[in-house]
Amino acid sequence: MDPWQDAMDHAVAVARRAGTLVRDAVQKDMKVMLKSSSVDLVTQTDQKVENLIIQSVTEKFPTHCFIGEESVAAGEACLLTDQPTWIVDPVDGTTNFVHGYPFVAVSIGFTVNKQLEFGVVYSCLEDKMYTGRKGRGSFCNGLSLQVSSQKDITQSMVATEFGSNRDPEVVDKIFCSMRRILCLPVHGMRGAGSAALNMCHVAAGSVEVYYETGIHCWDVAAAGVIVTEAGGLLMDVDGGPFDLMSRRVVAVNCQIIGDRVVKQIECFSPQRDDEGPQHKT
Ligand code: LIP
Repeated sequence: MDPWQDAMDHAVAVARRAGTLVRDAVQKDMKVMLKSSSVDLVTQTDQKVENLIIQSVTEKFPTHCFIGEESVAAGEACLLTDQPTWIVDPVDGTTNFVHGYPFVAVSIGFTVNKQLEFGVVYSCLEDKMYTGRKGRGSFCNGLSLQVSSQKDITQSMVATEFGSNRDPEVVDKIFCSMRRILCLPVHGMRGAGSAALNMCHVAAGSVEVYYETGIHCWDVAAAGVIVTEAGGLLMDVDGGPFDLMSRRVVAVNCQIIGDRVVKQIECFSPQRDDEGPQHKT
């Protein structure tokens, strides 16, 4: 008997409801607000969907904790404890949502004792429900997922993003890493505009690797389980162990390609998710 089956079923059901809300609002909800920079966007739909998820989960699991993108933006703590914790990105790919670019996901991860237990990523506009449960595999619309078997980086497709930091020094590092990777050479580079969906694409075998610095725990928690349960690995961009709060991720089909890619990445360290202003005393 799986102790978290009920919670996972609830996550799938609420992600579907949330996805309907997102789908109905796409290209209609144009009240765009800003967060950390003029390119870090948020809409009323992000807030509405997060409230819907938190309310629905709280009714069923009143003792569980939350880390939600919009709650943290509103000043709540982003602290991972041993308690059962739902890590929620109501709209992953908000910029896509605003522009009607078709990769937008509701992302719900779940941890116990700080370990990822399950992840649900619903690609609302494609109607694709990705799920991963520790020890039980990952699926898209019920079909089992498996990472690519490719071992040669020069035969691979690599996904990354530009993020929302436009500091020229950071942008130079991003381009430097991309240039090195492109010139290995690789078959191509892509970016869906949603960290969660880039990772689901690794799990599905359509790209071999996705890396990014600047993401948050709510962008990668759910998809992290989906990648590992599809046979992939999570690493830090320096090749070390993945740390959910570090804002750095490499999701890859195999160690050989992971090791090759991290050698090309210019590392930098944004402020950790668990070291935001609300954690300073
Ligand atoms: C976004 C990611 C995107 C990444 C941005 C941001 P949001 O999430 O999914 O891939 O490049 O840095 O984190 O803000 O749309 O939830």
